[in-house]
Amino acid sequence: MRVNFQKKEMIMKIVYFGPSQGGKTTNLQQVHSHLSPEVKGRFMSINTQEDRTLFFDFFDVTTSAKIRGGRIKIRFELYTVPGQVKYEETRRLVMKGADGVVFVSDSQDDKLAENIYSRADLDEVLMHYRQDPKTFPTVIQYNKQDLPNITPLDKLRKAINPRNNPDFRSVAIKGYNVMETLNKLSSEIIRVNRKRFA
Ligand SMILES: Nc1nc2c(ncn2[C@@H]2O[C@H](COP(=O)(O)OP(=O)(O)O)[C@@H](O)[C@H]2O)c(=O)[nH]1
Ligand SMILES: [Mg+2]
Repeated sequence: MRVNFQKKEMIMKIVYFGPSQGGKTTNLQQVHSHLSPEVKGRFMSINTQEDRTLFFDFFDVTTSAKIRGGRIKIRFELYTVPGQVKYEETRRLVMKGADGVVFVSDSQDDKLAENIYSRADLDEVLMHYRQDPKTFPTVIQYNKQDLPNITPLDKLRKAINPRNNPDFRSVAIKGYNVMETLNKLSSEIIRVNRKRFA
């Protein structure tokens, strides 16, 4: 979290991470459409023609909050990483300076291995930036819960949430648990950074 006390501004960078086609972009689009025009910036996407995220999606949200009796501006920066294995470089770049991660998994049973791979990749990227994966603010989403062929929840949990991070079952295309996930992550980020405002 970047804090500028002169400008009374706090910037939180949030990254949606997870396997390709799991629903990261959909999450971001849902959040964007949920917010009122005066707080949100333009939704930006750089996609390939085959409709997969090549680089990243991004938009920002500006709000304000009362802290220590004064009003402070809070800017959220929301990003997605490209999920495909080969875009490791881009994933690292997007993750630079991240304050928290939403890990969007794909609950379909044939996607279990991809989820596990991506979850391990997340730990690697965090360690690359000298962040401790054990304490780094992370919220897990088990997305596509509307589909018939999904892995049972306990099995998914065991596979990709070994540290008991806060987690949600979601249906990103319907917006189900999308804002709840983001709100939970913001409070995790504030909790972890609380000592900076004491
Ligand atoms: N059935 C279903 N489809 C979803 C859900 N979330 C996303 N999708 C679809 O899955 C595909 C990939 O989603 P996208 O957000 O582009 O995934 P990304 O690669 O992680 O950014 C798109 O066709 C979405 O419409 C969901 O909860 N349920
Ligand atoms: Mg995408």
